[in-house]
Amino acid sequence: MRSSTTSHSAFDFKSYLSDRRDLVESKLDELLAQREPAILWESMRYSALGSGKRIRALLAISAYETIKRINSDTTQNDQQINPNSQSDRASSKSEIELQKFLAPVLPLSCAIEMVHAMSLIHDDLPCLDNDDVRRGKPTNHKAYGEAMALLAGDALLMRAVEVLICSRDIQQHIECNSILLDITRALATATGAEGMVGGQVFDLIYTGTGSSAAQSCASSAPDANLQSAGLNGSNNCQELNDHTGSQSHSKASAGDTSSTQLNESVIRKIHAGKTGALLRFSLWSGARLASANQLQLNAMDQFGDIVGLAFQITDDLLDVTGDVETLGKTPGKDQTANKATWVAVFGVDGAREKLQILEDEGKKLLKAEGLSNADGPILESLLEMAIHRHK
Ligand code: GRG
Repeated sequence: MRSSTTSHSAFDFKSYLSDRRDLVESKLDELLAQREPAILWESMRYSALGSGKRIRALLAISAYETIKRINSDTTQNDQQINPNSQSDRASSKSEIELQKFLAPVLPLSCAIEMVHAMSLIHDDLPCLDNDDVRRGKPTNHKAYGEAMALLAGDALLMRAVEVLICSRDIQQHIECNSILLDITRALATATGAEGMVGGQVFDLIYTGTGSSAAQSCASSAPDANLQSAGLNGSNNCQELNDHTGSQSHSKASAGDTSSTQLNESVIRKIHAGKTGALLRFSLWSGARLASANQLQLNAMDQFGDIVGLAFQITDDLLDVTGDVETLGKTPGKDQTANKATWVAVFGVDGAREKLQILEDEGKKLLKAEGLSNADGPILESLLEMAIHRHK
């Protein structure tokens, strides 16, 4: 695959990432401080803290910074430091300034990472993917038992909502409560039946998996199940959207469900919900928190679509080409479980070709929509990271 890594000599993406990852890690540690019942919080901390790539948190932060930078070009008063400058790291004073600048988006980023950690815990359970290794260590249910893993996931999900609606850093920053309401509603949509959960269900329906419960779901008249479960292409949030005027953040329910044959539209539907919805939400919510206008939000959403698909195709490829030490999870599981992946439909070369197309499309879009920053191409670099990662 042709590598088209962005080269902007003045921009130190490594420092950019590590500065922000450190902030996310310490905020997560604070928001998930150990309390009672001790075993529950320990189990939550076990899965939420540590070695994740934090790509969702970084997407929210970079979308927030991008919109702040663009808006500060016209309003001048918000941005005392250039958040994209590599001089962020130069002194402890600038680190404090960076922390201050990012204070509103850190709780949002942590809430997203909590939802993500919850999804990994539940995904690894014996009734779903039945995995033993995650982020290079035993999965939550291997360490704490199935009951505690289930409950730790539940608690992380609700802690995410609590963090979002109770954060003083967010409340002090936003001009009106509708921003927070929009973000909370969109998180629910991205996580629920029209997003991640719906995508997971499509995955069960279209795919054989390791677990007997999931297999019985896959083999039991999927189209009839889809109809009765209301997942037959209708938009369950439409009624709500009609009242709020806000937009849905998942495409899991879009498209034709009349065939269980593996094809591009099936793969896209599974991916858009299971993986894409939370990645799209990360970018969109960071921008919304920074008071992006509707055009900027639409562009960020389009970019989120590209990042989401690219991220998942890379994941599919890594499952074929990666090893357990680097990945921190068991490779080869997609093939064993006969999963619906991009590689299964288009092969390794087809997947690589598609990634190249998505990378070019994403960068073109950022330029065309004015979301690109020549001095600090953070969104371009995150797209590259999603595609060229090794784990
Ligand atoms: C109960 C609300 C609720 C949801 C559960 C289990 C489930 C529904 C959904 C599964 C979602 C899932 C785990 C999708 C896979 C997405 C994916 C590729 C995860 C790996 O993400 P990385 O590579 O992981 O960012 P790190 O470890 O780096 O954070």
